[in-house]
Amino acid sequence: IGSFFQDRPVLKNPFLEDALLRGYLRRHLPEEAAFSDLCAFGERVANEVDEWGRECEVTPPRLVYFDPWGRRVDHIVTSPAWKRMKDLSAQEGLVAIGYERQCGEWSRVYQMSKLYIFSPSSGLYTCPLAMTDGAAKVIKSIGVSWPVEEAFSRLTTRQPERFWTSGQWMTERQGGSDVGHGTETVAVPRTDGLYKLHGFKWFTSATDADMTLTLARVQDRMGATTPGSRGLSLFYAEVSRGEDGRLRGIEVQRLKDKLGTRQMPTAELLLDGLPAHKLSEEGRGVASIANMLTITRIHNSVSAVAAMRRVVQLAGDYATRRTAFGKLLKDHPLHMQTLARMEVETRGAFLLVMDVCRLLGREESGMATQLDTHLLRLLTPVVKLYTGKQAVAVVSEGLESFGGQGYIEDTGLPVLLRDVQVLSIWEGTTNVLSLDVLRCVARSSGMVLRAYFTHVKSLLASASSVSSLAPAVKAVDGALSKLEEFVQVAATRAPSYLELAA
Ligand code: MFK
Ligand code: FAD
Repeated sequence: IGSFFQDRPVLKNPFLEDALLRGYLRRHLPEEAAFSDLCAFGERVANEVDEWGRECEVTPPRLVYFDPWGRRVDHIVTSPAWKRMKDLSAQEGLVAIGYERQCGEWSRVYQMSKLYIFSPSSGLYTCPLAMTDGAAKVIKSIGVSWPVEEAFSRLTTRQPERFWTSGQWMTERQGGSDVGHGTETVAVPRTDGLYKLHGFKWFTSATDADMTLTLARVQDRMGATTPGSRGLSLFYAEVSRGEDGRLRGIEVQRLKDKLGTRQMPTAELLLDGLPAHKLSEEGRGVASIANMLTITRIHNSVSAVAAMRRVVQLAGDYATRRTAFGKLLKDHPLHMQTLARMEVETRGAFLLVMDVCRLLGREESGMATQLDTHLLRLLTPVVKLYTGKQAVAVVSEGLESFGGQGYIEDTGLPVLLRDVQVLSIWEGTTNVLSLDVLRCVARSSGMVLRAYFTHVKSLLASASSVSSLAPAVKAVDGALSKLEEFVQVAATRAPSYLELAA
């Protein structure tokens, strides 16, 4: 049988192992408390939480339609580890930190750093957290008053027994990208000011949520609705059960059988009179849910770079344990070149993502200049679409660096690849986000692109004071005039590019 057994790659404290993250935070985060919190959390992730994440993967959710006596119950059974993730998320303030603003304008960077450490070990619990954060943001931007004040306090609490997660039910059979034309769900007004929703939501993730935000068309007295995006309004609904034990106004049709994200339930839901409150003005549904899209797209980007970082960390560790052709992998220049390329991609992605988190924090704490606001609007879709693609390439390369073991299920490595494949699909596909970029360029008459140009110029100016960066600055500086030219042309042509794509 042989006596050799390969040592496995070991996950060490992902905060302490990440020199780039620590260096970035040391430069920017004023709070020592935040720093030690991240360090302690990193320890917990490596020694405790990572195993729960694995448990979520090997014990996927299942749907129980009926109780033993034949009554319809639609019970989504999740693993004990998935439930522990919910409590942990509240205790660790994974949503709360963004709203407590303990670190002022850097609070989002602090929160997202914590999620970045957590994400690859979270058993995809970062998905409900992203939507929960997005829902809290929408409620806050609309105004935290009845009926959503209680919901807001539950979404942002640190008390596990009060903590709620939210869903984001947008996609229907006809359209996930084009929800404006694809949404058939109608909202029938009741005499008490509430509405009843009737329709079919085709993808609803982390469906064990306590509440949701969703889109529907308000019916007038004749039963007519307004077509297109202008007919959509934003609704808030709680997911609850009646005295008979059945879900109020919801039937879970089935759980999706997915390539990845298997740790969490993604359901098809029949809304059959779901009681709901209208949150937006009539016809302002898409514009009102846009804040949620901004937040979830930033979470998506954090998850993408976190997956890259995790595979790079594990591959680096493995290179110190695996021998080939008489020496450790770390002593093979070609192997190390491959890992170095992955490292460079990961670093670039990290810095871009953190810059977007920084801009979000500035906007939310009232510190944003107009330039910051333009940059946030432009870079959110850009960073989401770019890192979604990068993550698939880097994680795929990462699996190869373990040789055959990278393909073996119970090493816990293949799940990394399965789970990044979705990052370019949900929350807006790559092409849909490209069009979003064009739209925001066109609608701002090119202002967002000019803001980007100004930003690049100021980054270059600050880099030029560092002597070791001088050759790189000189090289990029040469390309600056081309960038300016591109900005002018793209800003003018964006409307016609949009027409071409339509
Ligand atoms: C680990 C991380 C996990 C993350 C969570 C994952 C779980 C959830 C998974 C999901 O996938 S949830 C569903 C996500 N669905 C999408 O992302 C939809 C993708 N499609 C789009 O984004 C389309 O571009 C869009 C639906 C927005 C197009 O709709 P419209 O109505 O044709 O858009 P239009 O006319 O451009 O914009 C309507 C209004 O919204 C405008 O405001 P005004 O009326 O005031 O001018 C726009 O400015 C505003 N708007 C649209 N996109 C915006 C935006 N505002 C800010 N930011 C944006 N991105
Ligand atoms: P389509 O819109 O039909 O797109 C098909 C293709 O056409 C794509 O490649 C797209 O890029 C392209 N395309 C579409 N329009 C254009 C255009 N104008 N120009 C160029 N190309 C275009 N949705 C929710 O609402 N809530 C959830 O919780 C949720 N969870 C999900 C979980 C998983 C695991 C997955 C896979 C999806 C989930 N979704 C959820 C749905 C997801 O948001 C949609 O699948 C996504 O937005 C794409 O919509 P679609 O599937 O209708 O594809």
